[in-house]
Amino acid sequence: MQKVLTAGEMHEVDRLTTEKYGISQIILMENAAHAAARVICEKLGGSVDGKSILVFCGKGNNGGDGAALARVLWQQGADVEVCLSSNHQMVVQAWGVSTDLPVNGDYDADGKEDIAVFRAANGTWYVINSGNGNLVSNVWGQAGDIPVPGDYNGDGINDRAVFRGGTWYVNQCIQGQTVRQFGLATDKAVPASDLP
Ligand SMILES: [Ca+2]
Ligand SMILES: [Ca+2]
Repeated sequence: MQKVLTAGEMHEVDRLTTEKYGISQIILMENAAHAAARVICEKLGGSVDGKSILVFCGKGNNGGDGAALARVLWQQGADVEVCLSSNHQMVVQAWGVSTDLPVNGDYDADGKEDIAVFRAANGTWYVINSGNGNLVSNVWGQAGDIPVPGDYNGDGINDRAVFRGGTWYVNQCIQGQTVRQFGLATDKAVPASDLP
């Protein structure tokens, strides 16, 4: 592999892009993820649908790039597994079955991503809380729903939410449940985190 920039030079480029041009780190990550996904699609014949892809994520913003890339590839139909590492040690966690959908997010508000899956067959969310390692399961949704988790009320806690034929059903942890019609039955749900 040929290095174009050193790690220090790359860090400086990121810093200048944010400070001088006002492009946030999260947008940089999203742009990097979508650009990498386009290249991967091209390399795999134009589509990742049905392909098995393993993403290794290190620490820092590069790890964030990898996590965002995994989400983009999954939304394009790939069967994605993610290995996380913060100290150059690979972490592999088995959680869920092959038909589950990954719905990772921070469900216990400790600032760390939690491993989580949504099982459409029984409408259940299975989460490993990163704070205490507890395994939590909640029923929210039903077969055929599309999981669209995110922090809809800005309290720092990822909310369990599903999109069902033009209606969003959001379980906002503390403030209760919100049901809002938005879109048509034929629309595809896209959480805010996926918008450029
Ligand atoms: Ca967490
Ligand atoms: Ca929330």
